[in-house]
Amino acid sequence: MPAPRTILLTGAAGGLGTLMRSLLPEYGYTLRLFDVRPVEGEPDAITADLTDREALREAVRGVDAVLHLAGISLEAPFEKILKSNIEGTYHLYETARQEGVPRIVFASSNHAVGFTPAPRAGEPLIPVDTPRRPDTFYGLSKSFGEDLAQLYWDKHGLETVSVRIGSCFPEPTSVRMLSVWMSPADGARLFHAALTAEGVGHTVVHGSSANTRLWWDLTTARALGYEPRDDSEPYAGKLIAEQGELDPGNPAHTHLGGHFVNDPPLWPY
Ligand code: NAI
Ligand code: 15L
Repeated sequence: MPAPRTILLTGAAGGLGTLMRSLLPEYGYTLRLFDVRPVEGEPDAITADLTDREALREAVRGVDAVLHLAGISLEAPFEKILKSNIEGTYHLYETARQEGVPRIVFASSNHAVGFTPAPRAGEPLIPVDTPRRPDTFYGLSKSFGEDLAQLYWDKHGLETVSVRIGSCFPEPTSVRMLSVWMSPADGARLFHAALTAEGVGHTVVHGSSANTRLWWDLTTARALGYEPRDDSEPYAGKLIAEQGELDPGNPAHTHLGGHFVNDPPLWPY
């Protein structure tokens, strides 16, 4: 696939979208922005919902690839997850297929596998083919997105890299995050690799920096050409002093998904 130049960035107004708006142009991309909320300082951004198919068609027309970050990013009542993350992602894939977009990079999440026990000392890192174990309706929607990506590859030849992002924020803010953190700069490196690697079909990768306390395996990410440069370890002393070591008796400390495994579902009724 020729190197993509024009990228549709969905979720451009969000936290990760804002970070990527500042970092990805350095890799030579021109970004077309899409979000249901206005994107501050970006009058040309498309303000529309993912379920607005006509707006999506305009948005995807002519782009070389999509970086799909839009969606509800935490647990929410099922109806809301259904509309934004499940129906919305379906509309994006179907519109991209119709418009001939060759590749999508999908923001999946550790919460698709959140009930996976974290490896204890000496145990192997969690492989990318670990069974899906969503910890929330939110995680379930990311699991759906990965399956949708597989379907659109197998049936239509639309390529996807599903990036199971750990925690991508400027700094880790919990002891758990020391194991799953992805620095914004490494996030941009990984998205760039996912946008440009040859012949990805549908590839699932874990999205983290090269953390000393890493819980999951980065082999498939590295195979795309991703070379993480950051490590959460410099934050460890302060976070452990403030919060204590992880408690082996607390499921939120011993599973990949952290507190999401303990949080009750949010029912709409
Ligand atoms: P965020 O909540 O800050 O941003 C999400 C953006 O999507 C918001 O600007 C929101 O307006 C937009 N959006 C939501 N529903 C929409 C819809 N129906 N139509 C159009 N736009 C819609 O989330 P953040 O942190 O920026 O995450 C971006 C993506 O990465 C999300 O899909 C999230 O699930 C995923 N992710 C993020 C992680 C992180 O550490 N930041 C970790 C794992 C996954
Ligand atoms: C996610 O999937 C969320 O979108 C993000 O806000 C964080 O909660 C992150 O996972 C995490 O697990 O730290």
